[in-house]
Amino acid sequence: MNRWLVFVGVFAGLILAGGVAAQAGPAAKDAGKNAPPTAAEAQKFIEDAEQRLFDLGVKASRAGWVQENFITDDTEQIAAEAGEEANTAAAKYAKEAHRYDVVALPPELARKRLLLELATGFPAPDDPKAQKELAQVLASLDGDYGKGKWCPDGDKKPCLDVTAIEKLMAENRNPEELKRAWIGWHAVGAPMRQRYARMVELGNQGSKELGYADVGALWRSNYDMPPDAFAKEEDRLWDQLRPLYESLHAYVRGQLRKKYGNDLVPEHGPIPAHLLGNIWSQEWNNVYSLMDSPKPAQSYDLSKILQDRHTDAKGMVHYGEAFFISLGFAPLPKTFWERSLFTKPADRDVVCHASAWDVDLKDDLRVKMCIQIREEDFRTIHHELGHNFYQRAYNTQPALFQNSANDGFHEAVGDTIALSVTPEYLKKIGLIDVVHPASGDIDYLLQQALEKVAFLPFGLLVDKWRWEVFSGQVKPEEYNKAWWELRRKYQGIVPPVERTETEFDPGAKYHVPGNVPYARYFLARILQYQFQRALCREAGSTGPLHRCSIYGNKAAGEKLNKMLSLGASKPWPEALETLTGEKQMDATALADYFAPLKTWLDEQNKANHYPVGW
Ligand code: X8Z
Ligand code: ZN
Repeated sequence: MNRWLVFVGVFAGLILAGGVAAQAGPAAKDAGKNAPPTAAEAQKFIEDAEQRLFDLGVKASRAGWVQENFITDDTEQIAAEAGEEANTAAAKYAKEAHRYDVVALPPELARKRLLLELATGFPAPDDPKAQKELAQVLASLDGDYGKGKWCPDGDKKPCLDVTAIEKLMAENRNPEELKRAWIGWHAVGAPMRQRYARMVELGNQGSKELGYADVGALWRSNYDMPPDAFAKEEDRLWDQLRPLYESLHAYVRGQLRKKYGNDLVPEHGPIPAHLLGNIWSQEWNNVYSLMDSPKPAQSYDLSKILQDRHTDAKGMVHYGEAFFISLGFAPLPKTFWERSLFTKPADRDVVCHASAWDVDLKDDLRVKMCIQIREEDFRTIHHELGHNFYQRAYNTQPALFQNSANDGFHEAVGDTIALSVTPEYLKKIGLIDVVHPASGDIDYLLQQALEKVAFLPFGLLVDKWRWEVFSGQVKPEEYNKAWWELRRKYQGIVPPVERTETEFDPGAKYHVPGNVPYARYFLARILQYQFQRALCREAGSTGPLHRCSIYGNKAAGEKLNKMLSLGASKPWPEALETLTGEKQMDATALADYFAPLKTWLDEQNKANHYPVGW
């Protein structure tokens, strides 16, 4: 997450890129009461708003940085106040901007007007008491997640924070211990339930005042198309990929059944959530070692290699930075190394969920991450640096354009680079000695799929749940029921024990209390393969996509930078076209990348009589 993510709840001024077409934008109440304004008035209004939101955004960003790095009652209060000021201003400008909808403006100003109308991710109602209350709720939910711990022996120490629990879920194979840890961490959500429901009420009220049906409609309006079209677009992309997911699910279920037996893992039904190596069952790479796919002799364990070489947290970040430099990007500023947080402090609570920031919207780039020396974090640091290099690439744009083309683009950049962390690349930088032959590709693709393909339905359903909650289709007394229905429907998983409405399981996933929209990650999974396909073409790669690394290729770097530096100044299809020549999000790049694996999975499922579906 980063500045624009942190403040999606409190200041989304420069955060949520994209925008609906003018005619699709709702008319806010009170808009256009007076005589039609002139173009000059519109320009002045937009420029004043832009400057004010920029100033308030930087202030809120600093407060947010301190709060997430030193969680105390006081920092929470300071962040809430700064957030309230920024969020209230953003909602006010968003509403006022509609007064200028009737004015014909040059394209750049018209785009700014659209972005201004969307410049609030979670608008407070027009009432100071409600504004204060919302800001407090938002900051306290974020803080609660950061402070969250599971104490296996009740009040007795040691207690485990989310980083320790993630490690346990990744490494432990004892189903009873996994179940305990799963239940233990999920208890973090229960105390949030009431505040979450209140937050929804306040945000919906604020959204209605801006002319949106609810917060979900506002969030879905950020993709240069009407909100309903965006929901359909996501379903279209998911339909392209569902058969691949179902094959993977069938194979993994079969393999887990072999390990854990029929009592724990059903032949036909959903997979219990605690057995997939991840506290949210969102990525399954940690159960790779349980899969009996043929492992080539040259296979390697990057976590072990990094640990054996005594790579430290900073060293991990340097690997990521070096990749970007090899593409022609300038090194990170000195302040990045001075101000970032790379390891979990022993003496205080911090929000460990990885995030990337540009605090002053110039070059005060930072990451905040509790880095562990393992492959997963090696990838995540590339992800975070993708945010930082994007932020820097658009930092000469006017403030309202200092954002990604749409939020999926922001999430996809670092992941695209991580796709180039191939065995060939690792050999080139001296981390491994030999690269597996083509016969080992299935194993490589399986490892990739356990991370990338397994994630897709989770990436989709988190916001499906929130959209249902925001629209009122799901009431507070059905929060958990609806959550688990979606988990079952899309992911084919079930909780390890029965859940009730005294729990609040969505609260155990950072982005829900952190109020960060999640559709972006679903889009990013798809976009990153599209970006990679285009970059590899640019780099002259002719082999299979999974073998391509753009490391050191300046032409590819230049092409990437061209898109990044546009920021949000153009609708996302134009930005996409700059890099790929395509104007649509397209899941075929991902499907083609994994096509050989899909064939292999289908064969395995058939040969082992693993049923598909749940
Ligand atoms: O939250 C993140 C990043 C920060 S923007 C670490 N991700 C999602 C998650 O952890 O749930 C990256 C993948 C999905
Ligand atoms: Zn991210």
